[in-house]
Amino acid sequence: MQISDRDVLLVIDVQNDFCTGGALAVPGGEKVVPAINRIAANFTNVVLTQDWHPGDHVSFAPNHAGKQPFRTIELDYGTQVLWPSHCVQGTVGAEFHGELEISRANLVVRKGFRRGIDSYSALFENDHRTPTGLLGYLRERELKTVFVAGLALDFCVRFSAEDARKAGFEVAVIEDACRGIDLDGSVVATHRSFRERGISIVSLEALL
Ligand code: VGL
Ligand code: ZN
Repeated sequence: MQISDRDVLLVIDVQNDFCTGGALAVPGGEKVVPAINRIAANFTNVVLTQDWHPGDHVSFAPNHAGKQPFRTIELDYGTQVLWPSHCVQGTVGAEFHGELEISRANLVVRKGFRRGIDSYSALFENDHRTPTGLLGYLRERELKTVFVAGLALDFCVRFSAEDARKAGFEVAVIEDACRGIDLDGSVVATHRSFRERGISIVSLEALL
């Protein structure tokens, strides 16, 4: 597959807290790093996202008395999973994985920095209304196809891919450059959603 200057590689949340030993470790999370470094070398346009929460963030279970991680609560924008505290602004856990070649990036988008609202998607926060600014960037740069890789397949990768597709971009998720959390069937639901929305799944091999 030929990669063009109208394509962008969107690398989601490859941060220490989502890798082995991190506060919200995704199984095998760090395995995406060599894969992403290899494909990123072929792209002119590379955008990274960084989950970037204040310590008192609404998505953190310890901020809700008596609530356990991985349970849900209802907020005014809908159902919110409560996570262990993770990717706190300025901490080592919030830093990109040490072997990720971040110098390839043209743009780093931070998300989830508002105390009262989580942001899985790189384009819109979890109220599906508050923009991160990335959509404006993609449009102004006249990018057409968004290739998505990173963590976690069934949360931030999924929501980013869906929002990019809804906004009219061609979207391809690079499956072997992603890893999932898999909470209550969320990986199966992600694959179903990608099929229904016309989001393609491609292999790393196809992009090398
Ligand atoms: C993520 C849960 C909470 C992700 C971020 O990057 O998929 N998941 N914050
Ligand atoms: Zn988060």
